[in-house]
Amino acid sequence: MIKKTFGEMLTVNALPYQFLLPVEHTAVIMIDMQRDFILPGGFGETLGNDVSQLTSAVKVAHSLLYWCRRKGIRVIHTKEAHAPDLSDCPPAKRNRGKPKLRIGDAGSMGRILIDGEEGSDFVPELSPLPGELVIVKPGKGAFYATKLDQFLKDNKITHLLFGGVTTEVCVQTTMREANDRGYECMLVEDATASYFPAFKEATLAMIRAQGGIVGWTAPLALIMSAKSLI
Ligand code: C5J
Repeated sequence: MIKKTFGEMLTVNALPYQFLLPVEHTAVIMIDMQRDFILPGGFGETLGNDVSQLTSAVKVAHSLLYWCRRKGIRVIHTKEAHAPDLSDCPPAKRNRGKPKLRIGDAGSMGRILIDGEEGSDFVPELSPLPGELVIVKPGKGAFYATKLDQFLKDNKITHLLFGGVTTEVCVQTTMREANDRGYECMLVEDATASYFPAFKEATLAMIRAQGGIVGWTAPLALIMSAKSLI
């Protein structure tokens, strides 16, 4: 006998139109909420960015994770970090531009963007809880050179919520990778941030243009107040 299980389905008043969120088959992917991007002295600042642009998203991302955990939505964290010997860091990535410090150099929070160093760790407010998956990724996209896709398939995840930094780099890249793999994706607007507010706004517009060519967007308040169909 085939046993059918119907879980809770939420309807979110997202853009460009309503997003149906099957709670049992949804995961939230929190992208790169690391000290190296968010705090002074890390990778983001060495590239010349104003890291204070990212702080408002931390609080909302915390509320998003709290809501997801209470709902039973699986939480996944990613971090952009490299092996200490830099074997997974292409020279093109390390040598690009004229940063004050390059990936692997010693900074005030340890070696820049190296897994296991203080800077590569998550900001304390967004530390993973025991049992939550942490994907360490060498690229901007979380599907590249990781087991993320297999994990999602193994756990019957079809829908993804996204938060994290930075909107137009790792968040957008991962969301596009997910979209190409057939996942239904929604970016939580106020749980993501960019060093360049105009880039964030442009990314939100690109995602939901053309009937949601990459996916949906909605602020956290609309997700938390979503009505249940079942
Ligand atoms: C960047 C990221 N901006 N996590 N990484 O280099 O978006």
